[in-house]
Amino acid sequence: MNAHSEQLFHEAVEVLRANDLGTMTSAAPNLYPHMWSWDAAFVAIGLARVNVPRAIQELETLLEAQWTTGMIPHIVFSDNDTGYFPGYDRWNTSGASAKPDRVRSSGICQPPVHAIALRHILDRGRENGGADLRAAEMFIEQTFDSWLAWHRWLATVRDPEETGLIEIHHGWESGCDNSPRWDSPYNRVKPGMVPAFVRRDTSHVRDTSERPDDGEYRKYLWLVQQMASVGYDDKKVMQTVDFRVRDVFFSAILAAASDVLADLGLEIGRDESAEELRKIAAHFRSGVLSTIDPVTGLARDFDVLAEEWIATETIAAFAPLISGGDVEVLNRQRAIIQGPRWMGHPALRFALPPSTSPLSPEFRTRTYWRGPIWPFLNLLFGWASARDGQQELYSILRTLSLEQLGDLTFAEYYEPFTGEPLGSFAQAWTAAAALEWLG
Ligand code: 9YW
Repeated sequence: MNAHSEQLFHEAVEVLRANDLGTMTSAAPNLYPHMWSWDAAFVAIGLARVNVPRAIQELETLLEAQWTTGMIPHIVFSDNDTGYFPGYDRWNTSGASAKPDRVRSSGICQPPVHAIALRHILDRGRENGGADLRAAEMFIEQTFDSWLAWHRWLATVRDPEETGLIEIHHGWESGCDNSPRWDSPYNRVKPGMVPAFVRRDTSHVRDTSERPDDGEYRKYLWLVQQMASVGYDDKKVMQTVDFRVRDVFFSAILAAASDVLADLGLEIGRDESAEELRKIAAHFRSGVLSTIDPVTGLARDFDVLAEEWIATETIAAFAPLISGGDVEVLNRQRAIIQGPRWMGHPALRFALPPSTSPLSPEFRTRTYWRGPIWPFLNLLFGWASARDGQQELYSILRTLSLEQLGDLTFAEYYEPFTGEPLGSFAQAWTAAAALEWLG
């Protein structure tokens, strides 16, 4: 490691240490003082580079919050109730029969990247040997059924018509909150009475236009209220909620992670479950491919209530690169993502994929999921590239990510043209991405 890399390594470790609340890592020190589900998986990947038992603990904490249905909730609340809105109380999950009593969580989920983190933990355990290896193996054996239940719940409850696509009920479930992907479904949400609220996120960023506006937040809260009104019962939520969308990127992650979990299952002698997971992977992989617009080559989401495709030029359009499969489709997608509408756009400070194409009319340079570059996503695309033997794309993503992260702010997202760090600094999954890229 050269001096720059060493400094990046030490500062990234320090960010994770400073965000460590004991048995969970806060997603960010001020803006997000709780545990987020998919953040926790990336954090575990980073932690596994420096402390395998602590990485295991992160996922253990998340699993303790798993609902009896199998759902893993998107936020596990720490004791710091004042730091974030909407806090635990606003979710009203205490009446949800599937939520274990002692758990303080939200009532929705996020993309299932966790099995990928498990794989990393086992690989690091194998590299280190000794106690780390034993702990990693034991953890996988002890928790395999819980992860399986999570994948099963998604594959069945969230895809009742067996489309090979996962239905989400809130933009927050996608993890890409205000992405242009959700503009048309949100346009049709007409919020009823929503009790007054005071947001916290806007006081943690320098420029409030980077964040969703209050009108958007009213809709976000309305959907939460709708789900709470039926006690977060899976069937009733589907009949009640005003936002029902098949999320192609979420589905791609389920496909990829199910293959990884199947591999882990085989390694611990769970052949039957592995076969079940392979089927889930194959089903959702073909679901993702079925969304591709033949003209643009981009994957699309589907609005269930409006019965229409949602075609936007966002990073989710490259879902097939995550789920893998069809060589021709993937080659075309790789050409597009490296072309002038994406990584090849001449004005980019770092030639990394922005969350929305700079040439899309919806593109905003500084606004959250509408343009900025999110470092954890580049790690996910890098992982998928390595899996598919795409060393060149992997190296490009790694080299440029390390350059971007060399500013040592560990920002939540970056302005694509200037490289300015935006959102929260010292964001846990950004630090974790740095550690994993460093290797
Ligand atoms: C919010 C924690 C979370 C991520 C999401 C991201 C943002 C939280 O932060 O959502 O309050 O809007 O969109 O993907 O998990 O980092």
